[in-house]
Amino acid sequence: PADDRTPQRFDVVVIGAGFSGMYALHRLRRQGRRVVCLEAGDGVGGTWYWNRYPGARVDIESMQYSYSFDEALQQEWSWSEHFAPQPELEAYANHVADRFGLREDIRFGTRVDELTFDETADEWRVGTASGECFVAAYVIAATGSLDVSHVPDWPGSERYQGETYHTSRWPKEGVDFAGKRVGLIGTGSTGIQLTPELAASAGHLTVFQRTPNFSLPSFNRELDPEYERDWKEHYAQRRKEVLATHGVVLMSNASEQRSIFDYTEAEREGVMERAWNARNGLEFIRTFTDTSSDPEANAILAEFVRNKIRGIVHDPETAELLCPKTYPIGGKRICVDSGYYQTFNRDNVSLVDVRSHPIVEMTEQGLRTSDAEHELDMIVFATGFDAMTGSMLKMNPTGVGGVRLADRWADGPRTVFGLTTAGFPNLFMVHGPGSPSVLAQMITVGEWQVDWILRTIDFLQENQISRFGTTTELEDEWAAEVEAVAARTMHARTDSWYVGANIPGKPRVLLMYVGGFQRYSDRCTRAADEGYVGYVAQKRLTPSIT
Ligand code: NA7
Repeated sequence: PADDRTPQRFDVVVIGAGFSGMYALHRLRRQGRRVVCLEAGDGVGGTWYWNRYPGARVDIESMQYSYSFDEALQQEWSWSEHFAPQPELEAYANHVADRFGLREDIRFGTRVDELTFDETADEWRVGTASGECFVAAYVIAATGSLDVSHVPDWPGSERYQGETYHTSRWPKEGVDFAGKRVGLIGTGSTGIQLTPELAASAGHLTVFQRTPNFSLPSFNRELDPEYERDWKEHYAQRRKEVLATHGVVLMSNASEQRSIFDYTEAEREGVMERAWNARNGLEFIRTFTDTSSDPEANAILAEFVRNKIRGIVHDPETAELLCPKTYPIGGKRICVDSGYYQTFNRDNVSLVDVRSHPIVEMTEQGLRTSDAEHELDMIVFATGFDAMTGSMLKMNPTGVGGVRLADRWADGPRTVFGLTTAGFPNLFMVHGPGSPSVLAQMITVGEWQVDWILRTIDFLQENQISRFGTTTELEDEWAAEVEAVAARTMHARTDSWYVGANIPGKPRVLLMYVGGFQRYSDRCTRAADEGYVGYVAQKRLTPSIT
């Protein structure tokens, strides 16, 4: 247990050296706080450190998907492509770590597996898998929304003789698919990005699909220098404007202006065609005011995309299988791709429907579905994550009264703003469940949440509050708000990781706030402006940090 080790003392422990964790570390260092950042991986970048499978790429344009906190940084960094690929995002994270000297305060290869609140001292004991113990008044868990990978628990996995990989734990040295019979399981954003890359060199690629996804062409391209110049010239102003948008992304066209029924059928086709070519999945889904809320409007947009798929994929049976029909478009995050549907026109690619014939076991040679044997030299799992709650629960947090977070969240996570949870004082989450992060541009939301957290810590210090946290009453209020805004959207009605439906046994709860960033940030700011009314705020005689 952590208690047997000599603790290393800090004011703040930041967990995770992804984009939010690095920003938190940077700001805390600037403030002169004693801070350490614990990172499980051997490098910075978080999501962009782990997900190094071929084709991994951000689906928000890179001029926006980047740090805003430092004008010189955003002026000097140059992206090569409109949507940056993983190696460039990782290089950017490394550049930031070097530029701001962050590495000296990051402990790499350090996985937190114990988080215990010490009620006698109002501080956290943070234990690591490597046997270290850290003590701090505050913990900032910047542990990511999609960190704990999910691999289905099929019988026979130990028998399989071939290679296996999960996309989020991809080997640094890369993987050779050349000439091999490769099986890819999963057709979410990850599987859709990886498919064309695998097909290009595999002997044969078999894609095992349970649920088809809506995907749009990314039209990724080299970054236009003129576009870059224009962004850099207006960065300061645009970074402000973006905070007033729903998803913390500035759109290029005038989306969300009118109902789909305001147009004649012919006009509507034209509008959708232009939106399809708008080079942004987020924009496509916001072309009309009502497709996210009115099922009839949604069906028209969905059929447009299905017809696109039918137009691209030559074999009609494969095309039909690739057409999503069981959920509304936008109910899950829309995918963007570089030639996904076209890949199914290749001779060395086949699609297997594991909805009608599920995978039942792994064998020595490959996989068995309920109707066939599939011999494979390699199986790639693009089977997603125990999203939003997995990374927090994996650290085994124990709060006031010895209550375990796993028990408190047994029926679904409870938070206020996705930033704090009752009974776990002085513990702050970035992109926690109940926040809008995964529906928005996460680097900027991460900066914003870290700013809120550090403002709160300043407040606690000024007021000598040693124990600060939320209450179940505030959680109920936030849960009611999360539910109220969700009722108007398609998300709650669609099976996906948004509602925990991808993990067997996980309670079905909408895990994010869909009311938009502006409404979200207004509420968080008001709570701070009003002095955290309703929060637990207890004073001790000696402040715990100086
Ligand atoms: P996702 O979106 O959760 O996709 C996982 C995929 O794996 C999805 O197609 C699943 O099918 C499939 N899956 C999971 N379990 C099984 C089993 N048991 N059998 C067959 N197929 C299975 O994860 P991604 O990594 O693609 O994307 C995550 C996010 O990263 C994405 O939303 C972006 O925000 C970035 P299902 O749909 O559950 O039928």
